[in-house]
Amino acid sequence: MLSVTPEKQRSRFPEIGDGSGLGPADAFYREEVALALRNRGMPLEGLRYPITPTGMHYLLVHFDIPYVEAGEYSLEIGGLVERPVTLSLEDLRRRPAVKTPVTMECAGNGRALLEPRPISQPWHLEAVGTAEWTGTRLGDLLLEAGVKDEAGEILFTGLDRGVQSDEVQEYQRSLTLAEAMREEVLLIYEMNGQPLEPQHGYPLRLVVPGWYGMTSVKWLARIEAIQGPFEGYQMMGSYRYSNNADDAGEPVTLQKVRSLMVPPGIPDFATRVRLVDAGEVTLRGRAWAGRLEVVGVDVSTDGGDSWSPADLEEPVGTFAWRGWQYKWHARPGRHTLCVRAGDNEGNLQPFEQLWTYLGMGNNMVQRVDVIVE
Ligand SMILES: Nc1nc2c(c(=O)[nH]1)N[C@H]1C(S)=C(S)[C@@H](COP(=O)(O)O)O[C@H]1N2
Ligand SMILES: [Mo]
Repeated sequence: MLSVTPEKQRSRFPEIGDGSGLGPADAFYREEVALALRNRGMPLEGLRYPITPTGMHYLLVHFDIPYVEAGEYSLEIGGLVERPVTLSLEDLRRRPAVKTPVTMECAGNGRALLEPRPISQPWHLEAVGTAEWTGTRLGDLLLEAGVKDEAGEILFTGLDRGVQSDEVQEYQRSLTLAEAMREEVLLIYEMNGQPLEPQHGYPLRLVVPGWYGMTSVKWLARIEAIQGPFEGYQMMGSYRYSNNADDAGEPVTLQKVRSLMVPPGIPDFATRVRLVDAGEVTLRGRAWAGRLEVVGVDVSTDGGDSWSPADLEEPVGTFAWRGWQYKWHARPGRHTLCVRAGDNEGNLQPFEQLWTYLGMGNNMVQRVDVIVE
């Protein structure tokens, strides 16, 4: 049963706008701008790098970035386990290490393009990045701790606390035991070969490849085996595909297929409309599908009326994006460029927006307006 009542869901951002949770199409509230200033996106020209430089990787922090003194950190693994354990960062670093590239994306990516617009972190399309993460397998630690038969879930708690929907909370998310045991699920202490930066979860975070970013809990304080299902705010009150304030909806889980392009040419400072030289232009970008595979990328140079296949590069990793390119003969005039990807289960990015009340998983095709001269 829901532990977050519809009442609480309704008042998600009662203090912003008219209280409906929705904002006007072309104006953003001051609070949303403040969120956007704290939570940067990856500039789309960053799609050129197979591994996103750390300072260009997107960032999302619900509350404050906790301050952790080096040397004073420890991780607790407990709850329904035979052998609870407390581990220092050094203990974790001494364990077998795995280094792997993972494309992480916020479930709210594409939210600010929706009409009507859900009020929250106002992502356009830049809430994505691919880092090389180094850490150790969670599953092995859980095996050593001996998860008891009655445990159905693993609960992850961050060091950060705050208020959301009138509820004082720690940032907490759970995974089913089966998901937590998957071999790609890692406890991470390095990003791109360096200790995690404070904003990305120093000293230790979870990374769950294939899932939207909210699952990859940062600043891990403790990991507990619980009976479950865990019904905290970040599971029941947010990260739901709901149709309105009273609809609990389905949980947001795995990443959906998406492709993006590096906007070609040069931008207009204010509008970001692109100016492109006439002639042959190579359009480039990257596409990903979480746990699935990208099997095709199509480009349209006429606003989605007609589509042609792009050339694909090898994926950067099993859970990381793959590059694509497409040669376009650009003729003078105004054009709308679009890109869409499809995965190996037959899912194709929709041309129309995927509207949900919290603006989750809107993987509609990107549109880039260009003027060719
Ligand atoms: N403890 C904690 N973990 C968290 C968050 C948070 O606010 N607190 N934000 C989540 C969300 S919504 C996303 S999209 C990713 C973003 O990870 P990044 O900032 O390293 O890109 O972290 C997730 N882990
Ligand atoms: Mo997110």
